[in-house]
Amino acid sequence: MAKEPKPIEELSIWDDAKAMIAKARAEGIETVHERLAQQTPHCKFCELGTTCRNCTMGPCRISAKMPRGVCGADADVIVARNFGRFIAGGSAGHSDHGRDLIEVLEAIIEGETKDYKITDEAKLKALAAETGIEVEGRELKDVATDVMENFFADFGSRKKEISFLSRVPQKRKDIWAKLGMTPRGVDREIAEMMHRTHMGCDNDAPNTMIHAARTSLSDGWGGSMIGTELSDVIFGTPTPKMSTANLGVIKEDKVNILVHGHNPVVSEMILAAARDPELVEKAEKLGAKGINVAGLCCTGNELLMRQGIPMAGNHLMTELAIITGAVEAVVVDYQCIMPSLVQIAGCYHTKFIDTANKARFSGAIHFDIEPHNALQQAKEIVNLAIEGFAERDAGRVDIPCEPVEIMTGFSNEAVIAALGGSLDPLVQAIAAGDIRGAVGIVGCNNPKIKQDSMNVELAKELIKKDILVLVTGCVTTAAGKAGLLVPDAIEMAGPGLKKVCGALGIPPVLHYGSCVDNARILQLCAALANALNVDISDLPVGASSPEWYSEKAAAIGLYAVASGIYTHLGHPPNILGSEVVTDLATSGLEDLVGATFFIEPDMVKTAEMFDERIKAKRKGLGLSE
Ligand code: SF4
Ligand code: MSK
Repeated sequence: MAKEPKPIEELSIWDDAKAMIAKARAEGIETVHERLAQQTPHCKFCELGTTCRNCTMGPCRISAKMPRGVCGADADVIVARNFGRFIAGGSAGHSDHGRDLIEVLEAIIEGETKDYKITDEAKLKALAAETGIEVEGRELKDVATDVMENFFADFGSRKKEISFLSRVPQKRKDIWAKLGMTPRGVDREIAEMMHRTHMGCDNDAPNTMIHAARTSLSDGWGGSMIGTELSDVIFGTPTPKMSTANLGVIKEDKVNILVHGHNPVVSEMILAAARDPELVEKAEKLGAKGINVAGLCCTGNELLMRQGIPMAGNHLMTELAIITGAVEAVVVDYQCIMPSLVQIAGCYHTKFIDTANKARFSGAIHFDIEPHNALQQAKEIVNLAIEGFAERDAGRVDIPCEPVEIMTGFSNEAVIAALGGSLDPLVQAIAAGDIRGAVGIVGCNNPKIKQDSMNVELAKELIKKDILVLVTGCVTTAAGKAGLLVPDAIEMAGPGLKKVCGALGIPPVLHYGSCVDNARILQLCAALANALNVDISDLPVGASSPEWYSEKAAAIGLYAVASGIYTHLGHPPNILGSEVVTDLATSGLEDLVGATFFIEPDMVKTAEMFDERIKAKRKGLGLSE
């Protein structure tokens, strides 16, 4: 018998979500919540991380009665290997995204595309100078070519360290060198992780964990950072601007196109096509009041940061957005796109369109978007959406709320500009105790957790304590819907944060971008540490992913810890089957890298733990608590 999903009230804190879950149930449409109920209880071995499928002598499961797999691997080895591969998966996702941006830069340089261009020349030159490339007196194309070659080389095996280690404080680099944790090449660390976890290789759990950390660092300071920086070069570096969020951004009288996934390479082209006057005219002729592009998940964050395009929702809103019945097309690139969207789109007139050969969905309409054909393909997609408008069943349309305002666009460049050209005012505000510290709240939704309950509560608890919050990924929409991403949110903050943010006219919770943009937070931490001549682990900062679900979020958490940032997770990864691995993650890493994970489902307690940590770090820097 099918298991009952939880009552709607327990699934989300948002009215728009609850209304759409109710609509789905009334219309007999299955969502993630029904499927979670079907899958519960989950396999205990898998939850503990003590199952191994790495060879056909197995699969093996470890318990007190069966302490070793067929090959002799124990729980510690198996848990570490599984966690290492989990991290490799996440690092590969972010980094392959970064590589795609290098390939677009290459197409621009080679003249293979007119659809993309170098938008922020100053940033390209700054990146070149930072990574040791001569800029003075050279043609932009030559500089761009060297930047491209250098970043491609960051994926390979020929370097001793990746380029952006130029940003890392020396003390941190010394720690990595001593531990054998210095990231050399992105693909190299990922491939080595797969090699080490083959049967009969790295059978020492702590050693495997060190390499997992190295792999994640190649993501944070490599693939992700390249992805962020080249996105800024190609599409422009974000600046503060206002926009809106929640399902109310979907418009009843317009052709609605939702972009979903991660890479702005596709979504920027869809937006450009949707602004094409001929296509707008065609939409109007068919009775629409225009074409409305809105975002989901991280490609939504990319468009929001640079173009102010509204955000329809985060991870658990992706199915529900289609259930409004008012979406003509969902256009996806890759990552975090539930395959169920194809079936849900099929329950409406919605066209589900995939655009990347590496992320095809059975039942989708496929367009191969490449640099040379991007705009033309995007126009065809937008045209399909326009033609779908006539197929919409007005009787099934329900857009459940009005949008809320949000402020976005906080790149490091924008923050420095707002501070008058340097980080000094921020350093002074930290020294004075007006801003006692900063925590990045990042990551996802997970249907095991009431949607956004933890993401929002933690942000509110932290700002009360004068701790500045930076949000990325799916936490952005949560913070926005809770009214935390507008300057008026200073009313919810402590007195110091209220004073500083009030003077600058910014919210106490800053939107810092998409998942790859956590690299911006790493860069900010490194810049602050360098300004104070300390290590990142000496700073009063932290990171949290309360409702995480993905391999990528785990990689982000691990590169934060390995970079010296105390990091909270709302629930543990599947490592509890090994005391060695669990102890290392939650305490042992402190001695090695100066930071650990902590797992805590209660957000009031979590905020208190960050508060204690920040007090200790402030004391260490000779500052008042
Ligand atoms: Fe079992 Fe060892 Fe093979 Fe894993 S590698 S499936 S533990 S025999
Ligand atoms: S999209 S990784 S659900 S944040 Fe980046 Fe959101 Fe998490 Fe995907």
